Order: sequence, then C-alpha cells, then structure tokens
Amino acid sequence: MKILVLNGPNLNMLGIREPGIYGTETYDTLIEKIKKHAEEKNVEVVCKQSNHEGDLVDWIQEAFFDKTDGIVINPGAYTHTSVAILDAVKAVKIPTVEIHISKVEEREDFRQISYISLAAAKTITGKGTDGYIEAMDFLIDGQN
Ligand code: CA2
Repeated sequence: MKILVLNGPNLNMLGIREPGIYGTETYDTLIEKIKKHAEEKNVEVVCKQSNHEGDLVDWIQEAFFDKTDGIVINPGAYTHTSVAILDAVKAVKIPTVEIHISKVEEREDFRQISYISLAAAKTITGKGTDGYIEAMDFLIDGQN
C-alpha cells in the first residue's frame, strides 16, 4: 500500500512559531513519526510540503499516475480557499483524509469553511500531530 502525505503552506514552520496553537513538534519530527509508523504498518509513505497551491494540485494528480492508494492532506490555509485542491482530489478519486492539527471548528469564522471536506472520506481536527497517524490508520485499516 502506498500513502501520500501532503502538507500545505507554513506547516514547515511547525514547532518554530505559535506553539500554543500548533504544538512544539517540528515538521522534521512529524515526518520522522509518520515514516516510523509507515514502517511499523509495512506501508510505503511519501511526504511532501509546499507553500504553493499548484504544487499540491500537481502532487495530487501525480498520485493518480503513481497508483497511490490513499492521501493524507493538511492543506493549511488553502483548506479555506482552494477549489483547485478540492477539484484535484475529486478528479483522482483516491481516498483522502483531511487533517488539521488545531481544532479549526473552535477558531475564527473564516476557518469554518473547508472546501476539501466535500471530497474527504474523513476529517480529523484538534488531535495535534497524532491526527496524521489516525489518518494513516483510517486508510490502512480500510476506512472504518
Ligand atoms: O490546524 C491546522 O492544521 C491548520 O490546517 C493549519 C493552518 C491553518 O491555516 C488552518 O486554518 C488550520 C496553518 C498552518 C500554519 O502552521 C504554522 C505552524 C507553526 C507556526 C506558524 C504557522
């Protein structure tokens, strides 16, 4: 099984700023944790981060041609604005889990809209970086 983990804008800043909202774990530590979990579960994982919307769209499209089985995505602020990312996820028809480190539903009004939710098989919020592991398990365990 092959899983693609995508992180959007500013998530490379994890652990560097705003620890009160996003915790103290760095992006590199998050990726190590994801890779360790993938090894334990015997799945292939590819992790990518970009501050650019088009990169995320390109990688979602490539996942289709690479025969990726599942996508875990934290689109960052593009969650609340990007029809392009929504359309890409809809187009590839790969089971996709949306994850947010913070509890977005308890934050500002502008964070209450998620375009990608319309195509996501599951949305996980407010569980910190453990949410990425839960998202992987959801894809691995057959989307219960
Ligand atoms: O809670 C999440 O995971 C978010 O997707 C994070 C996005 C935010 O725009 C969404 O509304 C919710 C922002 C990511 C920014 O990450 C930072 C991490 C550390 C320091 C500064 C920004």
